Amino acid sequence: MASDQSSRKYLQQEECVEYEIKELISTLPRQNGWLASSLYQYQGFWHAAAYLQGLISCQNHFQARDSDVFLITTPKSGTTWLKALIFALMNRKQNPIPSATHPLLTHNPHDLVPFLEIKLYADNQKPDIASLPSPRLFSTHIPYVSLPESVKSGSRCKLVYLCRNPKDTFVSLWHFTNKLRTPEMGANNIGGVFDRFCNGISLYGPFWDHVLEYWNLSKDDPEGAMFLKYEDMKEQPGVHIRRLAEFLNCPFTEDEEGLGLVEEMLRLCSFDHLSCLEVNKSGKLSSGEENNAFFRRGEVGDWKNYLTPEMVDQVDRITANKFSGSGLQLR
Ligand code: PAP
Repeated sequence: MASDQSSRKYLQQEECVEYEIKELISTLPRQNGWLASSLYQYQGFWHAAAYLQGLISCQNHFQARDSDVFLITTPKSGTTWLKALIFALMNRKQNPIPSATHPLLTHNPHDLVPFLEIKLYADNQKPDIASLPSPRLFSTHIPYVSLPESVKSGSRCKLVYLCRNPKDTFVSLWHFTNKLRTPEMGANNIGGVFDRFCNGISLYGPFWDHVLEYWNLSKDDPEGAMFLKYEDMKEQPGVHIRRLAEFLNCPFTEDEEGLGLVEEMLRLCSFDHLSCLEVNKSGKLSSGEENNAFFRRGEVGDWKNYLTPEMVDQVDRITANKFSGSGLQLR
């Protein structure tokens, strides 16, 4: 069951927003959310009220630096994993691996790499992030169209986008939102939320448009945006963490390779390791959510256990149609 604090944030989003946002959302297209709160369509994507407030504050106030790194996903695409990997990678001088005091052993990755619109700009409309040392590492689910201008064109910051196949993403989102619903609300019927997902009505949806925007960006600007796939990372994590290190201008040295650092880092951030840590079994995020909600199975193809052949056919047709001509294929 969701804690008081997290249920307020997840379930009663409208109560958490300022007057101007209430005014704004009263003018936006509205649909029922997967939790109790509604979703509002802003710049073509669906948002919960409190996160939309965070997004707009971020658009108004965030100033990017050339050295900033943004980790971007649509929900349930492997955000927690990528946060752990990039944190471990970028901080390996201050936090050597292996070490009995590594921050990932005692902190959930979400507390080490904060979300812009869900955490920093949701808690405070003008968080003090200018004083953070460079390189700053942030994460977000914000669609490309809605990113702050200074991220899109005013700086040479780096964007790392991780996507996952829509069937596993949907199943993961269905489980996650059910976990946050109260016992009185009960679980969402899978068929009902599946139809909404297919119609683009999910947190930060349409899923396909979110992915495609960043795919196109990575083609147009390969030095500024890197596109990763969850399934590829599961299959060949060593290949992709080395690519990531190159992209972030912190490649592994020969000495590090010789010491087996890549393998150690992958082990530290693996599902099996992180999900068994006490902090992730029984801890909570500073925002109140239970850490174990972010670890379920961590596998590719779990959708086979939940989707009917008709559902599979429907998603595959939408995917083929939406990605047609883009060169993007998801397994
Ligand atoms: P978020 O977008 O809300 O932050 P996110 O981390 O993307 O959530 O989603 C959690 C998914 O990543 C879960 O997938 P599942 O429901 O299919 O199991 C979770 O199990 C998986 N996950 C979490 N940590 C890891 C990891 N270290 N390696 C691989 N998968 C992981």
